[in-house]
Amino acid sequence: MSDLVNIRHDHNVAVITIDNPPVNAMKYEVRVGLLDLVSRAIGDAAISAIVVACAGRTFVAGADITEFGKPPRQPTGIAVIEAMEASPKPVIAAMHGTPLGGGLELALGCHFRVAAPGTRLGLPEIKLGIIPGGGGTQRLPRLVGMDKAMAMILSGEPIPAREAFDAGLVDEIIEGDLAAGAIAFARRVVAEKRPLALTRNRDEKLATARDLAAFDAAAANYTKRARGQNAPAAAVEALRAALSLPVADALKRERELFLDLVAGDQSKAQRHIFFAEREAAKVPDVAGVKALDVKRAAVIGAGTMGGGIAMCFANAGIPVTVVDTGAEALARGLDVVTRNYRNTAARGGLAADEMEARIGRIAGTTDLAAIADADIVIEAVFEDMGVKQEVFGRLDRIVKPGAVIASNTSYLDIDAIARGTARPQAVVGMHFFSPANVMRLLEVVRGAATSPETLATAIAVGRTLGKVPAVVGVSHGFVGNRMLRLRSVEAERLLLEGALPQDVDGALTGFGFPMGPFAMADLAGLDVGWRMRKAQGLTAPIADQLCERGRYGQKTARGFYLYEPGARTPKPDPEVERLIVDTAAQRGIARGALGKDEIVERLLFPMINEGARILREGIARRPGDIDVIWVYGYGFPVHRGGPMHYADSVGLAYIRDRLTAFAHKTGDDRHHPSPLLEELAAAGRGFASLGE
Ligand code: T1G
Repeated sequence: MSDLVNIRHDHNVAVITIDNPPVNAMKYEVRVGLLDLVSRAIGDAAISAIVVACAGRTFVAGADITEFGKPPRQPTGIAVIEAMEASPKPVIAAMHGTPLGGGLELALGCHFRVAAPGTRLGLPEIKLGIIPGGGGTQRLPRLVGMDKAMAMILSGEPIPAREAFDAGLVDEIIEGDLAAGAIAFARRVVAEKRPLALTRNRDEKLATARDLAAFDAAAANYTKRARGQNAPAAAVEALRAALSLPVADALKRERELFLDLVAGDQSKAQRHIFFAEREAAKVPDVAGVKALDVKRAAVIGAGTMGGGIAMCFANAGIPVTVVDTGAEALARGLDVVTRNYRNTAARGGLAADEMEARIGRIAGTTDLAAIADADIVIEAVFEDMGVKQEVFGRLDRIVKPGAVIASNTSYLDIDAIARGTARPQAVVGMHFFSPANVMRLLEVVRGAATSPETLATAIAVGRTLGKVPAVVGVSHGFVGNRMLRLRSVEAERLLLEGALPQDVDGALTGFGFPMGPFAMADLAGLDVGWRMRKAQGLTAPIADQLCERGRYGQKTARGFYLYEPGARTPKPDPEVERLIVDTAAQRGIARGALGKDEIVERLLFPMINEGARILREGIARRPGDIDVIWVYGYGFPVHRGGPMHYADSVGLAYIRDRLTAFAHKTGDDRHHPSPLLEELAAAGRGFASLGE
């Protein structure tokens, strides 16, 4: 018996309720309790039907991820699901919140499924580097058809209740009291003697999908974007088995694929990111501190970042005012925002009424006084300290007391910016990533004077905007850009030593990044980096020369690569190769062959070393914070778990020795193994051991 599952009788209906906060994960004790009470209800003559429901904020949100990698304990989730499916009495799942993974699979094992209107149903296992392992790849397509099942399982994205109802996944949407509605539904099933169709035996939706060539073509659209992840191909194989094997064999194949993936490094890495993402916003002295209730927002600067940040607030339902000094710049900025929304709607990504509502939440003004009543103000003006301090000084005089004043600077000193005000405790860094309405990461920069309330508010706002907040300290470039700087320097160095842009980019995309440093620089605009380097007295041998020649990347159709007019596909340019060869010769650098692995090590190990310095300085609290920043802000492949997790998988002693060799080769002090890396390597420990 388990106290995480209870049962009550409503006349001839047994209501079994799981109560395992916060998300009713299907841990061992829940499985024991569930199997016990279902068996009892089946054996109870007074009972004609069984309703399975959950207390708290959600129906079962999956298997308990913390149990992965530990010895399996019986009963398994499959045993519980099969017991329900085999019940001679109707079993109805009453769902609310987010029935996900093993939770939805539990419901798929029931004979009927009802849901509250706001329910979001999905099989997100692929985001953990696994596939559904409780029959989801076999039962879901039998209910919703192969196309929808493939989309749900390969994307891992949930669908809303209405869509689930239309697809046949949910039998009824219950307005009002879910339990009462589910019991009434159960009674109707009994009264109407409705046949108990076992989902696993339903074939009507698969009969029309047995064209394996068409299946393979559709599946290829998903697997071609896998970038080295194993789970997508495994999911496709399991789904294909639903079309080609008897269900019992297909279920067996699904389980084999699942067990193989869950024991693999990729899933370990993705589970690390799952929990690190939830840890990254946790700051001991902010726990329990009440965040400000943000009803109105303002953004200073109508440029690319300002417009994207304003969209985040509008998307989250918060009215926002964009301020720009020039009416023309303001109009241009708001026009870009409107066009973005119209394009999304035109692609079917947004309903027309919701589009209008979001556009309607964004106002513009050239009068700073107009935002005096904002609860939070985010400054996104030109990256110049003088300009920032001037703006913060004016905001300090205008904005109401108690409001949060944040800077979107991507590297400047938040403490210096705060000194431009009389309320440094209300100042915080909120570093969005471009495009701000798309990128999920938010680096929340805690200044020396930032109050716990201000920090709690910045974190809460980040979550409300659908971002992954990661709290960091003040340092030049904070965490992400500070580490990126080392990778950029190394990328240029590799060009002089023998690589070409396509070699360096190819090595990193082969590693799993969506894009390499040079294609990324061309996309962002080489002039942006050039201006920043000049402002900081830094150089980049090749990029500087390209900029001097007016080659700013995609926007000029020439950068490190050539681009056909209007196209984004980078093409190698012999002129760039000549420039690299000549520059190396002028600097007396002998160029030679560089292998993919060496290129990857040269790009990643110095930034990992910098990550160790950042940890030692306390600019990042946990190695997992750095991993979350790189996965959500810089495209580090999630199935490698971020730079610090990856470093542990390679071994710190090996990285120390390679860095020592790099330092010898390049003479670059930053290559010398940092003290923390040295200590951990010498002790045979990894970064993960720091939390222990
Ligand atoms: N197992 C263990 N802990 C979990 C958990 C889970 N499945 N889901 C959430 N938590 C913890 C989380 O770490 C956090 O802890 C707290 O609950 C609140 O979560 C066989 C094998 C449900 C949408 O992938 O997507 O089933 O930080 O902060 O923002 O095929 O949690 O408070 O200590 O995220 O409201 C499939 C994972 C598993 C869903 C709620 N299921 N969870 O979001 O809260 S694999 C998933 C989520 C599987 C089967 C396979 C979200 C949520 P702490 P939170 P939230």
